[in-house]
Amino acid sequence: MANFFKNIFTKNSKLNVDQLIVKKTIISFFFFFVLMGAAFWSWKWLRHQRSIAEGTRKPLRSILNVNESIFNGLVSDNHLTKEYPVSKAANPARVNGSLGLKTPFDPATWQMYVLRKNGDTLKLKLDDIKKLPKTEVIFNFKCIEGWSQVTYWGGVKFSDFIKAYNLGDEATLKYVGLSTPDKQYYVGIDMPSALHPQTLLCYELNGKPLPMDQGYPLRLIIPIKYGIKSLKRIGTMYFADQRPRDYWYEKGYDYFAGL
Ligand SMILES: Nc1nc2c(c(=O)[nH]1)N[C@H]1C(S)=C(S)[C@@H](COP(=O)(O)O)O[C@H]1N2
Ligand SMILES: [Mo]
Repeated sequence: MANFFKNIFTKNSKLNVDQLIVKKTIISFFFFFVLMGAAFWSWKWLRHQRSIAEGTRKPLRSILNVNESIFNGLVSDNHLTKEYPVSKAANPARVNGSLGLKTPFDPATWQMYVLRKNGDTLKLKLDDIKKLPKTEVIFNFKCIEGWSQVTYWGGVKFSDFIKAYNLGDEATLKYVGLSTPDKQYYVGIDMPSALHPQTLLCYELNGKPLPMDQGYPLRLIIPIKYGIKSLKRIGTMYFADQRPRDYWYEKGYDYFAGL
């Protein structure tokens, strides 16, 4: 027996088919166990990385950061998302996510607080938004959970809103931060994406006022990003050069969530 093994692992020895099969099997198992061991060890190592960076273990966040820099270069903020005819739009549209919508809310007293660079706060009512030119967008809304559907929205282009309320100074900063009135849900959007021509401060769905669970009275619709960024029920808007807090980023997702 010992001789048999010695023989099949001796260089240049002539092997018959059976011996060859045994040899290859032994080699395969050897590598199988070595790689299994390596995978297990890496997993143990990762689990012991106690340091958390923005919602996930540090080594994973470093990988995500590399991915992010690659995709940021690849995915341009200037491309237009494909639009569809109204007949293709889902009605009713699916409701997904209710973070920040569960706190008792009085539509009569709602205002959007816009924090200006100079420290002032603009307080806007829905009519202040509605009197600006209206834009509609019908696009395939995509959620990171894996579903998508064509939906039909109406509102004011974010860029029109910036012009109308003289927020040009604010728009020179790198990010916009939005949060619900109760601050339970919040997102950060890079300025080029916010100013994209299909990004809306949206008050209509399928030609009617937004339903309560879809962000009444005003939400963001940003077709060039995954659904997580389309915050429902805006309470506060602010501008910054540092990344605003972002709910799903803090849970370990990609900050830009671009499409
Ligand atoms: N306030 C708030 N906005 C939110 C969410 C949420 O939980 N709370 N979920 C987001 C996610 S993950 C998606 S996919 C869309 C869903 O929008 P819809 O309910 O109109 O389909 O809203 C986004 N905006
Ligand atoms: Mo989503």
